[in-house]
Amino acid sequence: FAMYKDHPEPRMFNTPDELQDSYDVVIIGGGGHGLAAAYYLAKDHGITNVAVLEKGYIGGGNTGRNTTIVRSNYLTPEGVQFYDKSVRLFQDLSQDFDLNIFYSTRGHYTLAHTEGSLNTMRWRAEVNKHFDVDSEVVYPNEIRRDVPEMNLECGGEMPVMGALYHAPGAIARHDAVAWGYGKGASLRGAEIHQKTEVTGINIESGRVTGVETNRGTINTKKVLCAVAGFTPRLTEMAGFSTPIQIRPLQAAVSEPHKPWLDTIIVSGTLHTYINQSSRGELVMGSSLDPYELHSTRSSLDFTEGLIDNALDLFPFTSELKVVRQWAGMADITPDFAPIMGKTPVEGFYLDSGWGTWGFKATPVSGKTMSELVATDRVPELIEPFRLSRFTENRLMGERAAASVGH
Ligand code: FAD
Ligand code: PYC
Repeated sequence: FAMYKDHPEPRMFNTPDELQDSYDVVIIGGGGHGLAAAYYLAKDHGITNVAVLEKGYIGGGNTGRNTTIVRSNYLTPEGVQFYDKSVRLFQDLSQDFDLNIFYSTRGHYTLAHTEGSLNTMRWRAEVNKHFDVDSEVVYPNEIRRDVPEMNLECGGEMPVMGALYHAPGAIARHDAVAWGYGKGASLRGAEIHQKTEVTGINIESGRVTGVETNRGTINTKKVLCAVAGFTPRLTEMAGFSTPIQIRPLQAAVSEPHKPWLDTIIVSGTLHTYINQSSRGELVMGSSLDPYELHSTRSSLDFTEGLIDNALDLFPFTSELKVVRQWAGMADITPDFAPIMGKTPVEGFYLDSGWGTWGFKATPVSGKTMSELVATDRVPELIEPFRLSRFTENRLMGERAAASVGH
């Protein structure tokens, strides 16, 4: 890091006061994905004349609002291979960043309460094993042994019949992931500009030439758009559309409790999932709100429904208080898989469609999108996630592995 030779290393990252007139690459969105792309552009491809433009503060979007579950127990071969690569990258991140992201491998249970969902778990287990991903179907005796605190009768109405157990399932500190990528990108020369909103995309003869911001015009031939719940606004500025719908996804945490829940528990049927953070809070979520809404408001209705179902699984937590709840704007695709790659505008690359599942993809998205931006060639791993799949009738069909109910 020669540029810092004569300066003390910044605690996290430096931001120059002024924007330059032009950059080799402009990244819109300072969430995990945008920052990871900036990091790997510098680290893997030596491209450092890069500006990350973030309208709020880094990690303040869905990256800082998610429930931090990392796993690769997907349903499609393309999904399994893609997320498996991300899990492997996650495992080395603390060392890469020299910053503890509190990556904690916990084991992940997706509960089945019906014969139908048990069949889907069997299917997922077989696809996973084919790609050397550690997943297996387990039955109530094994679950009881591993998670004795859980009431498998679930209040009597929907008893647990089995589960997909995925040993590598993990959690991590989401803000540390954003800050680690930001710090690493900045140390290598990328600029991170917060409170800098992109308000227009400049295009000439079908090619991107720059962006308009609340701080003036920036010229560039390459733009990476990584704005999750704001994708429709940006694609409208660029003059094309995607089938993405924005739906709120809410979550909540309890007051801290002594450590008792080692594993991650997900029940699509009960619209509930729970893990215990390194701080002892129960981190809990539910299914998507059932309507399109571009807002991060959270509702009492959500907390009531969530806690009602969570208590079916863990009745002894009834005295625990919920201390915070919030929502993120999830960018949902029709097939519950991301949209990554080139767009109808030359030089304008899209990283989106991360819905309720994109935190775990942060490292692999950064790796592959930075390769695309640097070389203009689509890496094989993300080719199936191209935008044009929706007009080619090549949908991915990842809904059954999307974890939360939809
Ligand atoms: P974001 O973090 O949203 O970053 C996009 C950024 O773009 C924002 O900071 C925004 O301010 C900025 N921006 C927008 N418009 C502009 C503009 N015009 N100019 C400049 N900047 C702009 N995924 C999992 O894998 N596991 C989970 O357990 C999980 N749980 C979730 C729970 C909840 C409640 C939610 C809401 C999501 C969850 N997700 C989960 C999904 C995951 O959070 C997201 O898919 C992921 O964080 C997306 O990251 P990102 O960097 O693409 O987007
Ligand atoms: O993708 O594993 C996931 C997840 C869990 C809760 C929200 N998303």
